[in-house]
Amino acid sequence: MTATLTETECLICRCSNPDDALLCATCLAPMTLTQESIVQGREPCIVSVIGDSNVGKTVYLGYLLDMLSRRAGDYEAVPKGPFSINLQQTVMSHLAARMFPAKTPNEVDQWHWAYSQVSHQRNADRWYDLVMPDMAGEAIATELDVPDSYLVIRGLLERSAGVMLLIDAAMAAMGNVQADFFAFKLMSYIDQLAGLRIGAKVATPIAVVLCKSDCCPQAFDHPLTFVQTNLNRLWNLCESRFENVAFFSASVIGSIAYGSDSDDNVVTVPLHSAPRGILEPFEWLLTAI
Ligand SMILES: Nc1nc2c(ncn2[C@@H]2O[C@H](COP(=O)(O)OP(=O)(O)O)[C@@H](O)[C@H]2O)c(=O)[nH]1
Ligand SMILES: [Mg+2]
Ligand SMILES: [Zn+2]
Repeated sequence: MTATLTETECLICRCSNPDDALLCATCLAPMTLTQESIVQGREPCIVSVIGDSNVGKTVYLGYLLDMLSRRAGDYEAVPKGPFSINLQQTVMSHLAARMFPAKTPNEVDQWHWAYSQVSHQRNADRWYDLVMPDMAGEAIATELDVPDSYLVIRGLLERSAGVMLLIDAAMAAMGNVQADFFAFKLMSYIDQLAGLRIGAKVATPIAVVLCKSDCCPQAFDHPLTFVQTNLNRLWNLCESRFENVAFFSASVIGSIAYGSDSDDNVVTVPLHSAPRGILEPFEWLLTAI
């Protein structure tokens, strides 16, 4: 428990706020984080989900939260506040209607902060406090290019006990270098935040999740080989600067069709959901933290 944290101090950026504030005035993180931390008497165990725009963060996160709240893998999840349920509800109701949810807005105050306390049957007394803001990829990209444009991202990564880095495997498999460069930049940002001397490696566990792996079976078969081949810059940085990185493949969708909307734009239609590899990165992070 952080000795100095008071009820009006934001857990993410440590700025002071009025007594009745719901969101931090500086970084817009929910003040429930602070209140819960004080009530539970311990530092929350923050897991953040980051990745470029359109890699599948919202869909993955919504599905993971839903699985946890249905006690998949013998986990128990207690959502903190209705906002934590909104994200999972949006994703599940869209997929049931064969649609993908709309894009996450760039404005920080419109992000869904999912906050659940999770424990496992094996050790029912140990609770993990999982804080997962569903960030817009553009905001992360802006912060990487111009540090401190989004204070909340820096604060969050500094306080994260574990990080899930989501990558669009379908894009990487097609030889698009954007996927590799974004992940490369992000890992280098995390490395810089850690501020370690050369030779020391970053200890924070990082689960690299290859999303949309339904589009490229080779990612499912050998995630590590896939990363070494298609995301080579990322792989080299992980090897030289990070102590604790693991690679996973995930997919939410069984099969996809293409249709058009009323304006004749092509839209992807998720025909049915067939989750694969959703829980595994999360389970690994909890054991690695
Ligand atoms: N094939 C496939 N496409 C997906 C999957 N998850 C998401 N997508 C596609 O990726 C798009 C962006 O997903 P979203 O979760 O909104 O990405 P975000 O911007 O990172 O939050 C969706 O509109 C889908 O077209 C998946 O598991 N498989
Ligand atoms: Mg999103
Ligand atoms: Zn704040």
